Amino acid sequence: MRLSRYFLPVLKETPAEAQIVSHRYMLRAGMIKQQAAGIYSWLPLGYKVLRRIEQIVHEEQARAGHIAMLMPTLQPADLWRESGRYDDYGEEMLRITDRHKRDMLYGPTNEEMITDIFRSNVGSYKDLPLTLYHIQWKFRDEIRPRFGVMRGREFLMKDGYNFDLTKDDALHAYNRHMVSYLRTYERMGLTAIPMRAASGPIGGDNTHEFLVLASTGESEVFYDSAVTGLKLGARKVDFDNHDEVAAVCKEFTSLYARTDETHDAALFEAIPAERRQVGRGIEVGQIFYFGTKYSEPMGATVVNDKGEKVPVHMGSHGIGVSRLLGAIIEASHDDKGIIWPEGVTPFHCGIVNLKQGDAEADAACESLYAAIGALGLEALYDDRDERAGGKFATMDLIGLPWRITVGPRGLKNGVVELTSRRTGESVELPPEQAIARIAGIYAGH
Ligand code: P5A
Repeated sequence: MRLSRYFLPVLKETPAEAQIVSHRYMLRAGMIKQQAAGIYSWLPLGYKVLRRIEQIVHEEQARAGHIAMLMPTLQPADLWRESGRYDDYGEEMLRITDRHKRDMLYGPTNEEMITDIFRSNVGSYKDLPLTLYHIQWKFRDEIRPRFGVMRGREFLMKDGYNFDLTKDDALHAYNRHMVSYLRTYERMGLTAIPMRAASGPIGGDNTHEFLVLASTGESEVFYDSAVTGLKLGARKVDFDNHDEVAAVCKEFTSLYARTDETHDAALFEAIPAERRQVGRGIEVGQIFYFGTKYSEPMGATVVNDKGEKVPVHMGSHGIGVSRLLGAIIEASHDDKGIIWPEGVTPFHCGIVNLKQGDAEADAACESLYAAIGALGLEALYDDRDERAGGKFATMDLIGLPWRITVGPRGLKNGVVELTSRRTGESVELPPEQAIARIAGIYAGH
């Protein structure tokens, strides 16, 4: 993309309404625009990151054997009357009446709808296990929408639902989600710690939240500092192997890590004092096992191998896709702007032409731009007729992890400059070598 033809409405001033750094940078970098409290338009740069996050989620769901689909945002109230949640959900639910005076709602979650789909189409234990998921906009009429996309009213969620014959199988589905989520967050450059939590309106006793540590997080968390060093890394996990998946979950949940809702002071005190940590975290996902809470009242049953009709065991599993943008920025920025991890960056590399209009510099930039495209990567080429300082400030603000700077002086010596946004380190290289470096960096992503 050439910056002269892109839509990147960067703001010079720091918006007064933004209280935390991720919200400030998302507004300043022209990623989002607020349309009403907690409701945002996703401008091209923000939309690109949102799509990259979705893509990682899809890839990791596929790896775990989960099946993508799409349910609507609007739902009939009658489904929620069946589960009893229409009245329970309270004021967070946006209720709508259509022209025929039918009660509708903008879905805050989809347990009822997916249970309806299941009961209409599945009848035998032979069709289990089954996990379906979608990535769809949700609406929760939060009392205090704030911090930009962190606590929105309309927000994008990945929500998945498992259907299993037995509690054991459903707990395997729970574990499978935990492991696949760990990899999902790591690919986004995040450390998200599974913490025992409370289940709230979704229900059930087994639930973990995934928290990214950040001083601006809304949740108070208590943990053993050793938990922050755990990494799933590139290890291969057989998602069909119950014991193998359970062993990974054990590794990640044995050390103390809880939110304030489930905090146990006595257990916490038992941790060696130097490892006891109290902090704040951003909840970027939550998984639940709730057994037959929805399948029983809604009649989602299968016939088992003895010919008996039994309600299926279920759980649901959510990732805050739009919230993740805020969480990643909270975890990765400096005083000049965002620093995108390679896994989610909107463009893989920036190209800054220090002397637009200089025939040699223009030609070198064009050929770098084409070479990056030929690698299947995307460059953002700042081809505007602007001062170098302004171009650097924009690149630093929008946070592309790598920048190639091209100027007549370097070209005389046959080199361009490759700069890491994270470390600020620059190296001078012939253009082909700079391209080879970029190719190598992204080979693993
Ligand atoms: C699990 C999937 C559920 O709704 N039902 C379907 C279950 N869980 S949850 O914890 O309530 O939400 C899942 C994740 O969505 C994000 N989230 C939000 N993001 C932005 N703004 C909000 N107002 C908001 N509310 C929830 C969180 O990341 C949460 O973990």
